Amino acid sequence: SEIKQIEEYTDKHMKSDQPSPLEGVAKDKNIIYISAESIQSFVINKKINGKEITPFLNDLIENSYYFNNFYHQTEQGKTSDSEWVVETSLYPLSRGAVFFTHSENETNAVPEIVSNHGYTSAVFHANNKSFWNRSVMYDTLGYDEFFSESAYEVTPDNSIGWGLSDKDFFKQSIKHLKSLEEPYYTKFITLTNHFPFEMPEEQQTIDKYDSSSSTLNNYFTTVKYMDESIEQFFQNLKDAGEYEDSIIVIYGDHYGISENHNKAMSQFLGKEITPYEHVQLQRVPLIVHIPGHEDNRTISKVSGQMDLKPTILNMMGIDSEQGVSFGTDLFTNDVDPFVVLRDGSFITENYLYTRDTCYDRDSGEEVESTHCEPFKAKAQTELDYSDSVIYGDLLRFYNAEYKESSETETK
Ligand code: GP9
Ligand code: MN
Repeated sequence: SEIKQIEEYTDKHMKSDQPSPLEGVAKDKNIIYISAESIQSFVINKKINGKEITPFLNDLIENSYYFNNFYHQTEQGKTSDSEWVVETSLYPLSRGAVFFTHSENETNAVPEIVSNHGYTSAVFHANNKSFWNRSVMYDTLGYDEFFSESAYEVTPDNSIGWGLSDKDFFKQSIKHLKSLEEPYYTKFITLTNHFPFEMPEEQQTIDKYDSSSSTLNNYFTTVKYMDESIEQFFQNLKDAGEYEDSIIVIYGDHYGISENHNKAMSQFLGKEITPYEHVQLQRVPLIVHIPGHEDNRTISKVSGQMDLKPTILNMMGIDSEQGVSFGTDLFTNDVDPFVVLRDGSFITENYLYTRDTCYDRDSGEEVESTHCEPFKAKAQTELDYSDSVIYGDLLRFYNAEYKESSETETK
């Protein structure tokens, strides 16, 4: 059947045959994901008028695994696409948001998988529960709890921009977090660093940038605020006794600064934003923080949001082999790095392809298209296979068969 063929393909091309050195490191530990709104990697270790934009994250990176070539893989579904990719290891769609168009699909998502291993799963996000159709989709993905806007006290005083400020959001989340039976698998979705990046002057702790784009100028003030709010959250977790037994994974959901601001971006970065640079700007931070862990480092391999599902499941000591996954465990090295973006651009170890042009990944120089040619078909195959799974709701066959065979096994 088609789903078997797709699974064979992803097993052959994406699945690592090595054990991850971090296999089981998160066994029975709590997992805390922070989906960091609109943060892009270019702000890391950068300054505005001599002041670090992300001082807390810059320090955290030194005590964590940091992936500095990690790409978001979202499309029109923005935050919801990132959630889809991270929880399912499938691509988003090229148009629309899976969260709206396929919310009744059978999935094989992480929340459901970990529930079968004794975990309680929950999402924390202080926005209306129907936004992005989350209340429906979270059931589909197998989440046990969703703490949405109604679980929080939201007032004009504690709101910034889109709603409850991140600092208040994290602070108020702790009591809900403590109410969960351990171990838990959770995701905190921040909101303050959202376009148009409004920050009340009295809460601004870094200068605005000075360029022709007020969007980019403001951006740094809300990124700085998010950095502070994550720092405060770490303290909240420590104070509540929730830190030690948890593994904290922070990732950027998608870009914050669109190509409409290329002129200002080019001023900030001191270089022209070529199509190559545009793709490089789709990198978002990924930080895996394991309290008390020693062997931390920056990992520069090419990676994407798709890789989180197998990575986290292996860390949890849960067999991630069952099912279709377009990602690879980030801590293994036997599969050639290959990240496909939804628009068909792709990044390999040596090359970056976008808009019909092949670039050297290191230098950004244009190279002979023959270098990228072998990967073009592969990228298209992946996108097509993923689309087939979604449009055909193919996991319903897979899951039915899997359930049947695991029932036979237990008999
Ligand atoms: C809304 C938040 C932001 O709940 O997730 O959505 P976005 O516009 O980034 O997709
Ligand atoms: Mn978002």
